[in-house]
Amino acid sequence: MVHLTRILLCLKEFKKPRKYLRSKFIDSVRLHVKGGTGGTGLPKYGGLGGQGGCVYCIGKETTNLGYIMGRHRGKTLTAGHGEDSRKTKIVGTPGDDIKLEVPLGVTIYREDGKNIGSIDKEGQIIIVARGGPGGNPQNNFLGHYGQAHHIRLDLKLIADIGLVGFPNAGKSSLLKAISRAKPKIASYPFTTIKPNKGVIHFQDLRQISIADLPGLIEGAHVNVGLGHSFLKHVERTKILLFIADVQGFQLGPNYPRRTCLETVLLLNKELELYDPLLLEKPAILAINKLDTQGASTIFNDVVKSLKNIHNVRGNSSIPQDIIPENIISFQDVIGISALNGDGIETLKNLLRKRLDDYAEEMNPDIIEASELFKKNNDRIKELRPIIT
Ligand SMILES: Nc1nc2c(ncn2[C@@H]2O[C@H](COP(=O)(O)OP(=O)(O)OP(=O)(O)O)[C@@H](O)[C@H]2O)c(=O)[nH]1
Ligand SMILES: [Mg+2]
Repeated sequence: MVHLTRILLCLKEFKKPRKYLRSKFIDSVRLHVKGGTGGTGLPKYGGLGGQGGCVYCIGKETTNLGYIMGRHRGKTLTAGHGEDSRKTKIVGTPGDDIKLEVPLGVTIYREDGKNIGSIDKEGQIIIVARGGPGGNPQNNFLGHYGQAHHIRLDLKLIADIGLVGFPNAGKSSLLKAISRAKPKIASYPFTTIKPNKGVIHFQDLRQISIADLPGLIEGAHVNVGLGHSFLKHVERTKILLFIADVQGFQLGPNYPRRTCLETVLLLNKELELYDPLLLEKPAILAINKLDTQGASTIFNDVVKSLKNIHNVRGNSSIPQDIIPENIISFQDVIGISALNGDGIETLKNLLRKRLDDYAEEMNPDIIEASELFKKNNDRIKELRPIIT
């Protein structure tokens, strides 16, 4: 009986935290890292101490910062020390390195804010703390301490497409309709509280990743709603996909009702306040819930207004304080219904096309076929044997 009570008490102690606490999305972790100390040399025989081990970060797709935090929080990651030189082993063995697996999209900063580097690819490796040199004639055979400092791992999701929209606009519904992801969907604002990533699969096996973020609302820059904290995750996306509810949005009875066009302008403004460079990314606007009543009339009006968007300045029906300084010109405006699937296939193909255009624009190696032909001809002329 005593044993049973003890076991029950132990179980109570190790009770897992509540689910909503467990599911917290972690996108920043601070760690203490320390390179190994170099081994001492042996001056009498010219013996060299082993070099201290280094701490590295290495990219791994399947890991996450939550796991790293759980394992290493409050501890120092210390690489192995170099072996001292001794009579029977003149050259000491170097200390063991530590390779910390980090998710892709992590940028590593030093305590003073200096950027050490970013990890974007599987297997990419960055040194975060160097081991101390072993004892040798230059340092009077005294091994040195390795580097020791705090580093911050800052995760920014890497996705091809980033979804931005007000709460309830249907971002998660779209993610569900377009990919195999299963995000939580509900009719109340802020259903999504952490970023989700999904993958759009095409028949020819092409894959495009898409990130669903928590909803943004006006005043996010002063930390209203979930604030700007998640916007950093769109920094690394190639294309922004704005989602707007055709019926507009109202956070509550005490807040003003915003029309579809106003929500688009407000999103534009919040992005601008967060980082004006975000507005330089290619952007597509998807107006959602076209299955609802009167939606097509509103949709046509919004498309018309967006064509002459600069007329919004001075338009008395739109509050002037919501108009951003630089208004985004959307590459495409498309009407969809995430609920019944209308326009989803068109959107899918459009995203693919725009991504291809983007890749072409960004890749300096892609040159016109005629130019390549001319270049090769010139080269052949240069190299061919000369008849004398
Ligand atoms: N009628 C209609 N309802 C939709 C459509 N798309 C989404 N909804 C509904 O809109 C509500 C909000 O959808 P979500 O996908 O959770 O919206 P969200 O933008 O992810 O919202 P947050 O996560 O709170 O920012 C849900 O009740 C959906 O069923 C649509 O095309 N038509
Ligand atoms: Mg959502």
